[in-house]
Amino acid sequence: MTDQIDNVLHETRVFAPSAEFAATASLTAAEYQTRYERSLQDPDGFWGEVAGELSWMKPWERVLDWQEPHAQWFVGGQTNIAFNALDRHVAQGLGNKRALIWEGEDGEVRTLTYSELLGEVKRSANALTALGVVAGDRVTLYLPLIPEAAIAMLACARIGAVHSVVFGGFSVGALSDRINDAQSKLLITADAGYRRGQPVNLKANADEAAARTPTLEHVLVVRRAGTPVTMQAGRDLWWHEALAEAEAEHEAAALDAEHPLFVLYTSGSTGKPKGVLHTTGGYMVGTYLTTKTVFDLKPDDVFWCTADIGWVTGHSYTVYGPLLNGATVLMYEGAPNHPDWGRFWQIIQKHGVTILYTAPTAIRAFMRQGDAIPAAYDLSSLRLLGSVGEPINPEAWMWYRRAIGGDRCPVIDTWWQTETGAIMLTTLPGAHPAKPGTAGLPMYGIDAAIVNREGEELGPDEGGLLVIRKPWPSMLRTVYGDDERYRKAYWGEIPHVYFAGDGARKDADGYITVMGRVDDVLSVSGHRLGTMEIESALVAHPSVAEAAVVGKPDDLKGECVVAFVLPQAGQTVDPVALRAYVVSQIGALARPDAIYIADALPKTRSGKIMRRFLRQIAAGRAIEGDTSTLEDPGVLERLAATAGV
Ligand code: 6R9
Repeated sequence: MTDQIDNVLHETRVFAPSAEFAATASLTAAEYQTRYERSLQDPDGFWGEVAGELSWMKPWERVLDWQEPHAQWFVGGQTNIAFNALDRHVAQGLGNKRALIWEGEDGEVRTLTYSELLGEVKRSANALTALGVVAGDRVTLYLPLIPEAAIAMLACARIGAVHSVVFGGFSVGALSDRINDAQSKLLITADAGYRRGQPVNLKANADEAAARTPTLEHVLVVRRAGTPVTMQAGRDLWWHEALAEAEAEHEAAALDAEHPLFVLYTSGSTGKPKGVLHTTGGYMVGTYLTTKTVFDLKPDDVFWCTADIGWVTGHSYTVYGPLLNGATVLMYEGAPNHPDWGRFWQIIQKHGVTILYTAPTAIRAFMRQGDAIPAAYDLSSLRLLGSVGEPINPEAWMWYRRAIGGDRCPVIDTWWQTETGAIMLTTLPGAHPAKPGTAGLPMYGIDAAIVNREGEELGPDEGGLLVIRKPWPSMLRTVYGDDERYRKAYWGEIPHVYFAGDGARKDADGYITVMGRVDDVLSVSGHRLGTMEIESALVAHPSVAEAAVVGKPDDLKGECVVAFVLPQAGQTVDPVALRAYVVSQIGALARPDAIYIADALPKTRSGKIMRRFLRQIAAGRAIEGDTSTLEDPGVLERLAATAGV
């Protein structure tokens, strides 16, 4: 068997930046090219200059120390990411600028200026210190998407405590596993958070988890919902009381560039979650530079990344990246369909959001509800749209551009991972033409290539494995407590390169299209097919809102294609017509042998389709593996019933 993945989807639409956008853009394509080449040829010079735009308490001695697979960046330097995100701007006169606009699910709005946010972070840092938290200690956060989530992250960073954010929707088991793996001393939670109008009792979960996590000494509780909670004397404290007692002044700790900043758990496809470890200096430089460059940030932007802080996207582009750039961040606590599917558009209209950064899963869900909903709102403040988290199907891309962006806003498709810390592949909105479904070009310093298992580079349009051949500042440093796993999973698969686990191809313009996880590739009659292309062909049919395809063992073909499809609202799917349509779009090879109509797909809480469960259902097997990160575990039973298992 070869490692190559067949390229079956032929998408030819290209969208150049509008003259209007390009006129104010900070870079041209030629300037990008010059900078990109320099970043690879002279990484020390390049990254030294970028890092020099930020404040350091002690300058670094060496930009990079690379002992494969371990990198140290800005060696010998000392800095503080919270200082750079807050104090630096206040010192430069931005104290009265809005740092955070928060909207609760119930419509409550809170605004914090840079001075106010800094004040909160300083008090919180003192409160953590008073609880005995010192640099290097781990602190787990289990919070709704409220300002205190960002405040707590920044307070940890300010004193050098390592935060581990666990998504507020995770179960007791997922929470206690992560606390135990990180050996956290402190848990910060809330009484409850809101989801579709209902309070979700986080403190009750925290109590159960605390009973199983011997390293926890204290639980700090933010009052969000006012719901009744049981406070255990000696262990539990109210956040507002701890802050009220804390000193207002605090000096940010000078931390080594390689001081650990956070651990964030990603669900490996099997086995226990991996604690991805990021450190201070490199992550700071990477998120700072990518936010500024990729979003072509302007001083008046209102930047809305819709990701929860439980995901890396929330870490890098709700909290650190925008704040490092002195931007105004919008944060929304609740569900996109509460009270109805117009909520996002209402928020954009109300707060004058200029940049929207969201996920294909959300875009497809909005698309399913039809154009009339966004059309009822004034979205003219928007100037740029971003996508992240999964390959975006060309039809969803087109819809995003038209129905949300008014055919005016560029759309960028940014590929990156928890492990990469910051955006790796994208087009620059004012400089590069965009191609629907294709992420685009490498960011500065990113030496991306498409190779086979032996590490040999493939030619244009040949599908293979996406790898990064050089270290970059915001890369993960290790898997927390399991360096062997780090070596094996990322640097041990293909010799001397970082393997991302994704399949991709590069076109003659150097644009990279991500074709899906390599673990999900189908092998049909000797051809390897990525999931993205078949799914995109299905979604291009007017009756289909969403689709997931998997392989099912087949005596003749090795594997055959099984598709699970979600109908567009108010439409019915005709499997015969749909099958013919896929064949007409991408060829007989990709013809689905079975099409199951579904009411939902199994997804992680961050919206990624978990195809391994669909493979089990398609093969008629019992569900195996960790289902704790599924958004709605009930969906598996319903799908199994549909598929006649
Ligand atoms: C940031 C984030 C990483 C995986 C990644 C890939 C998929 C993310 C993508 C994309 C195609 C994009 N992915 N962005 N695939 N195009 N623009 O999502 O991190 O949760 O760690 O997931 O998500 O498969 O390997 P994370």
